[in-house]
Amino acid sequence: MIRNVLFALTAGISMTAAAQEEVRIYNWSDYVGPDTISDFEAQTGIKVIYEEFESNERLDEALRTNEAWDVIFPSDNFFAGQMRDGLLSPLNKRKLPNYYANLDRAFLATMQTDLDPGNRYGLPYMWGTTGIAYNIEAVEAVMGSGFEFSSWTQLFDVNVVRRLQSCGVNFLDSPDEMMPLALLAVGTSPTGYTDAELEQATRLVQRVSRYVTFKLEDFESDLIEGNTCVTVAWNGDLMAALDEVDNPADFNYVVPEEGSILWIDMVTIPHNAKNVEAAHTFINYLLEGEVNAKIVNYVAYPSAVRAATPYIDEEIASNTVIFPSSEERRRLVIPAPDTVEQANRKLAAWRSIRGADWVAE
Ligand code: N2P
Repeated sequence: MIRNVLFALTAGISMTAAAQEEVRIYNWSDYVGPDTISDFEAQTGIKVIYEEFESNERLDEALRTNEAWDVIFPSDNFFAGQMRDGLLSPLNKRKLPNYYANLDRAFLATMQTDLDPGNRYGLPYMWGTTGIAYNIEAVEAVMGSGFEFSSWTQLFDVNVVRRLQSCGVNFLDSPDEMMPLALLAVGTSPTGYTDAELEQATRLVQRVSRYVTFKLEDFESDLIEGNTCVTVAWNGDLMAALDEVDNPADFNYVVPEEGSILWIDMVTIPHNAKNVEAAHTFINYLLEGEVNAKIVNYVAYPSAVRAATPYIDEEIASNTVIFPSSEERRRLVIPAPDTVEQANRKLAAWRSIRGADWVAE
């Protein structure tokens, strides 16, 4: 009898505790493996509330309007602004044993110089590039055989885009994604541009805007399914989608000759996180070699977790779109974070192109 009462009491207590323990994760869409979240829940008993966003602007707005998340994944430049504005919590490294054991020191060193000395506020999650993806045959059918995309200026050329409108051209619907590319097309750098150069870049996007769609979600499936023939793309999302089709060689992904952005998506804890303990447990879990490799193999982006290397599939590890060659790496820049004024100007530029009521996905 006593035993039964005790059992009921303990069961009651642990059930209450289990019901309370949850962690709220806000991540880019399609950015974990199929079992990443369920495996974490099974291992830890922590319930995951998992939601997805499509752009840095959306995540930034969530943070600034005080939505409560425990773990978020801003790109390096937005991360820097959020850190500057006191919107992030410092990491407790004692709760992240895998930080010391499993991360790639060389990768961290690059970031420490530029971004977050000592990785106090965030860790790199995955990194990638932004390029032009297109259906070779569909584009040649319009532009003539032998036509190739090799420059951002082609993608912002009215004469090219107006013609390709017949098979569909898509731009990513985010100033953070598109304005650096337009800055490259006007011959300047996405880092250290002048106001006049930003205006020039804005006019470039403006002129072609009526011939293109602006979508972040499904840009890769739209291309594969033939809804578009050209799209601005992130390398990994495209490669993951091409892995599912019979005809991957029909498509091309280029980092144009002017170069492009190397972005690093960080993992970090917001200042208003409710479950900081579970946030650390989750981040530490992402840094496990095998857990991380399963994500890399599925999302087709490189991470900074060295311990994942032995478990990366050969076809991912040898893919030079996913792991750019050193020649291509030299053409990639990690833009310095915008000042508050620059970020506001970029947003205003985007609203002048997309309409005053534009909202981030
Ligand atoms: C996730 C892609 C995130 C890349 N599917 C943008 N930084």
